[in-house]
Amino acid sequence: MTDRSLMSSIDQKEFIESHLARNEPLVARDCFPRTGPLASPRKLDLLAQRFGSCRVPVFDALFEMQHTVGFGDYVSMVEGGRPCDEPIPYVRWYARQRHFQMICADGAFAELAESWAAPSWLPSANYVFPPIEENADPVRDGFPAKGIFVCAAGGRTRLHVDPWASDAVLCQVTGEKRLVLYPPDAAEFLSDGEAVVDLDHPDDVRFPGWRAVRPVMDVTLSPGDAIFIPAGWFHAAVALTPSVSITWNFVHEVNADRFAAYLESGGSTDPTVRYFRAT
Ligand SMILES: O=C(O)CCC(=O)C(=O)O
Ligand SMILES: [Fe+2]
Repeated sequence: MTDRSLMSSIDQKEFIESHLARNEPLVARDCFPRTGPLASPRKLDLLAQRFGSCRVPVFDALFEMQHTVGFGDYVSMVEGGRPCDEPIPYVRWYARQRHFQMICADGAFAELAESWAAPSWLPSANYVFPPIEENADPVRDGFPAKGIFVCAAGGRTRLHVDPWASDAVLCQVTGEKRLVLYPPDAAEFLSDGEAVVDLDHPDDVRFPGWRAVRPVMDVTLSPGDAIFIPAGWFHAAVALTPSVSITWNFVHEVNADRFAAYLESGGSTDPTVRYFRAT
């Protein structure tokens, strides 16, 4: 890991030049404030007190929604340490992403608006997806894949690349989460074009070269830390304790060409792309 990819103070200009424009990851320690229901670094009880009666979607270890649960029931399971099915059910409570979406976290995000702030190194202007020219604020504005992610220790997101040729930020609110990142040029070993190797149950016949590549970053986030995951980077996550993260995706103007190429190659019909470009 280079020094440039692990720092606690960086401004917007340096972030844009050294990370966004160069497609370089960043881990920033202790870089965003949390208060109110997000103030608890180890437990989920404050969030459950506030949102216990909400129904939230539960996912598998990738992006398949399985069913919904009451958030309070889910937190009781997580904090009770009860054994649960594999893969460990994972709450991805997304803000509105498309015109037809049964459950969304917009009400929760509105209630939490005074309880956190995004890292100050994030650009506050010139986004192309979603199209926001100035005063951009992930706390209040809609962003693709913006969500509150909650899981028990052991909850996983399998290795994948994010959609929309977009960059992502993940802010760790509660508990510890390990993230492993591989660069885009590892694609020929990690993916066969249809699927990506599952690092926990690897298929060595289908992905014969995957053991030859090493992650460029293998990092544990603690409460207050954030990670920037550039477009095209493969990443996997596992919660080491009960965990709450807030995350969202975006494309900034410095990467407008990359996004235009994605739109031209079919991306313009994606429902999330349509939703954000129409609003
Ligand atoms: O925090 C996680 O489990 C993974 C987040 C992520 O990579 C995603 O949602 O695309
Ligand atoms: Fe991701």
